[in-house]
Amino acid sequence: MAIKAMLELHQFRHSAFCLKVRMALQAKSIEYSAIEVTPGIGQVEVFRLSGQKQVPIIVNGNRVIADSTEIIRYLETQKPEPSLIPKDPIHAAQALIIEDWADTTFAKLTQTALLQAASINHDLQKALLPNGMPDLLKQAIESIPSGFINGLIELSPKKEYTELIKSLELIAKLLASSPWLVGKQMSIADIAIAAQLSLLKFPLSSDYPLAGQGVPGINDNPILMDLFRWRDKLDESLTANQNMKK
Ligand SMILES: N[C@@H](CCC(=O)N[C@@H](CS)C(=O)NCC(=O)O)C(=O)O
Repeated sequence: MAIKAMLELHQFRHSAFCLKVRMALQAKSIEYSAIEVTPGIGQVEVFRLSGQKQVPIIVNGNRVIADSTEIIRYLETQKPEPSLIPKDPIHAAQALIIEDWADTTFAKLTQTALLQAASINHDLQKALLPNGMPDLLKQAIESIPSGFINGLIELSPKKEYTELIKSLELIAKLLASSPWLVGKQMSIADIAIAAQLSLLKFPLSSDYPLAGQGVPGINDNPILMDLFRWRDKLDESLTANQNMKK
C-alpha cells in the first residue's frame, strides 16, 4: 500500500463531492486528515497545490489529485481492497455510468433543490456556512433577502422538482431488490448516489445543526423514506468502519 504518513483531504465539509471522497476513504479504511478550505481565499492554496480551484483535492506525499472520480481511481491503485470499481468489466461500466450521472445530472438537481430550500430557510442557510467564517460575515449573509438569492440561482422549481422526484423514484426502484446499485457489493455508484442524496437530507453524522435537516417535501416524503434509510445505513456502516480503525 502506497498511502503516505497521513493523506490530506482538502474539502468544503458540506460538499457532496467531498463527502463522496470521505466515504471512499472510509470504505477503504484509509486514515486521513481533513483540511477545511475557506471558500474564496482558501481556494488560492487549492490552486497553488493542484492547478485548479475546486475541492476535493487529496495530497499524498508529493502527489496531488483533484476531482472526486480521479481521487477514487487513484485510491483504487494505492489500496485496491475493498474494490470500489467492480472487477467485472460490465459491472465496472455500469458503476461508472451511474457515478457519472450522479456527479452531473443528478448533482445539478440536488444542488438546486438545496439552494432553493436554503433560500427560504435562514436556519438552513446559516448551517451551511463554513465553520471558520467570521460572525459578522455570517450575519451579513443571513440578512440577504431570500428573493435576492432566488433570483441569482434562476430556478424553475416545478420542472426541476418533478425531474428530481422522477430520478429519486428510479434510484429507489434499482435498490428495491438489492442493497447495491451494481453487482453484489458496494461500488463507486452507491457512494456517488449516497453522497448526492445527502444534500436532500443531511446524514445524522453531519455536524449540528445540519444533521437530519434537508429539503422539505423530499426529506420527509414517505415514498422516499426507504431510499434515505438506505443512504443512512450506508453512511452508518462507513462511519463504523472508520471508528473501528482508530
Ligand atoms: N467534478 C468535481 C466537482 C467538484 C466541485 O464541484 N466542487 C465544488 C464544491 S461542491 C467547488 O469546489 N466549488 C468551488 C468553485 O467552483 O470555485 C469532482 O467530482 O470533484
